[in-house]
This record gives sequence, structure tokens and C-alpha cells, in this order.
Amino acid sequence: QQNRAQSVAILGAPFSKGQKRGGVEHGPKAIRDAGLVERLANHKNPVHDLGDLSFPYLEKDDSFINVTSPRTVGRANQVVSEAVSKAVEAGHTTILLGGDHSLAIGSVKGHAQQRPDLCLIWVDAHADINTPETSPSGNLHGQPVAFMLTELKDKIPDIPGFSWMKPFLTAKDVVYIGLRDVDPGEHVILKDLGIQSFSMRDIDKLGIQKVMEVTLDHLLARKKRPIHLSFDIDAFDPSLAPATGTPVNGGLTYREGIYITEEIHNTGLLSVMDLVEVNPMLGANPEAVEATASLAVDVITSSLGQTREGALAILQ
Ligand code: Z70
Ligand code: MN
Ligand code: MN
Ligand code: MN
Repeated sequence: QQNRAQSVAILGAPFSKGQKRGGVEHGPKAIRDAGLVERLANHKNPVHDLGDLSFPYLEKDDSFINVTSPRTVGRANQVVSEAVSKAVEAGHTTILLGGDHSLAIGSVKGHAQQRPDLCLIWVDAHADINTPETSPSGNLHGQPVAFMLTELKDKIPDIPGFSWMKPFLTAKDVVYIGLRDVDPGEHVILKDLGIQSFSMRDIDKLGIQKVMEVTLDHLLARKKRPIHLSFDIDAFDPSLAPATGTPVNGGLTYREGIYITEEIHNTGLLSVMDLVEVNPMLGANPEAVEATASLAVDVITSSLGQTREGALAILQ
């Protein structure tokens, strides 16, 4: 229960070069405008909004094999990694606001620098575990998990922009929740590495309560350790989170999503969280954008202890 008394740090990461659509770099502003800091005003411990990170602009960044913007994504993730590492070292439960999901490379890496024993819960419609070779798009936001895993070391070539990092996590330290759009190459990797994953079908079959029980047991039964929650807003059904780059039908309900974060909070072990892929330029209208950003705020406040049972619990 070591994280209960921790202060919170918020880091904005206005970055979009891990995929090809514009607008996701405005995610941090949209989430702040939806009232994130105000909604955390009752939090028992101090909340520090550390503002937005700034990422170097690289004039020339040719594709490497089929990987798009490798140097830009690599450098941005180095910046994220250093910032997350510093915030964790300072004792903050750290919230990274994306930006696209390629940012998780730096976020989880920076976290692991301070807490090498961490485990990773990846809530997403997508597995984001393509290698440069299996990737159908060349987009690095579809590949972050592959960059982290020691088992895939030989599948990741030396990509320009990434010489600062080596794989640091093993397949048994990862659980997926919410999958429903997995590429063929990703499916093979998930099977070969035996990664614990819960698709939307599994959630239909088992119920979210059982899914969380097995998830937390898988990661924590042997040893309590810090949790990294990487939450892609497209895990939710597009009716709830329309303003995102790759909506996929049949996603999490509001209650399933919030139950996931409540259970993670209740472990007392949440250490770093990413909230990514809110794209305020993709909603059909302002209401769609506001609904998506407001949902992101609910996910974050719930992860930090906001309950459905009464306002007091966030104070404890
Ligand atoms: C596909 C790829 C992806 C998010 C799309 C899509 C990956 N598997 N991730 N949207 N958030 O391009 O690798
Ligand atoms: Mn813009
Ligand atoms: Mn993702
Ligand atoms: Mn996704």
C-alpha cells in the first residue's frame, strides 16, 4: 500500500509522430480543459501539474525500413523517459497525458529506471506489439510493447533515434485488457510469448471482475510491485470515446473501464499511468470531443482513488 500517501505529478506530452494523423498532440490541452486538475482538488496529497514537455523538431527524418519518423519518436521518448524517471524519483505518482501511444516506450522505460521490478497493464483495443517487420502501417504507436520486451530483442533492428534504450521488461510482466483489433503478426507474438491477455470476448465471457482478479493475481501474487498502467482511450467503445485516431467497435463500457481503474487503485501500487490517444481534432462535433476528454479525466481520477461510493475515499 506504499503509494497511498504519494503526491501526484502531471506531465503533458503533446506528441503525434508515432502515427500519421494530426491533432493527438492537442490531447494534453483537451484533458486539462476538461477539468483534470480541478477534479483532483480534493485529493489528499499535493497535485503538481508540471506542464507540457517540449520535443525537439528534426528537419530530416527519413523512414527506416518501413518505420515512420524514427528519430523524432526516439528523441521524444528520450525526453519522456527522463521526465518520468525524475518525477518517480521525486516520489510522485506520475500521470503522462498523450499524445500518441508511442510515448509509452519512454514512459515505461523512465519508470523502470527507478522501479526495475514494475509490471505493466495495457488497456487498449490494440496490442501495440508489432515489430518493424510485422507492422502493417510503419507507425511506432503500434509497436511500443515490442521495443520493451527482452524476448523480442532480436526482432528489433538498430533503429535511428533509439540507441539510448535497451529492452527491459519480460513477457510475464505484462497483461493486456480490451483487445479486439490485433494484427496477424501480433497474434503470433502474443501466443509465442504466452502473454496474459483479455480480449473483449474474454471480458464478455468472464466478466470484468474476474478479469481484474486474474490480472492482479498474475502480476502481484508472488510479489507486490509497482504498477504501470498504460491506458489507450480507444479501449472504450467509440460511442463513449469517439475522438481518437483508431476507434474500434465493441469496446469497454464506462463501468468496465472504471472498474479496471478502481481495482488498480485499490492495490495501492499504481506508480505511473499513461492516458493516450485523445485526439480533439477527430470528434464529429465539440460535444464528442468533450465527452472523450471528460472520460479521460474520469479514468485518471478513478485511478487515483475517486470512488463511486462517496467522495471521501479520495481523501484517504
Ligand atoms: C495497428 C498498427 C494502433 C492505436 C492504432 C494499429 C495500432 N495495429 N494503436 N491505434 N492506438 O498500425 O500497428
Ligand atoms: Mn495542430
Ligand atoms: Mn495503443
Ligand atoms: Mn489503441
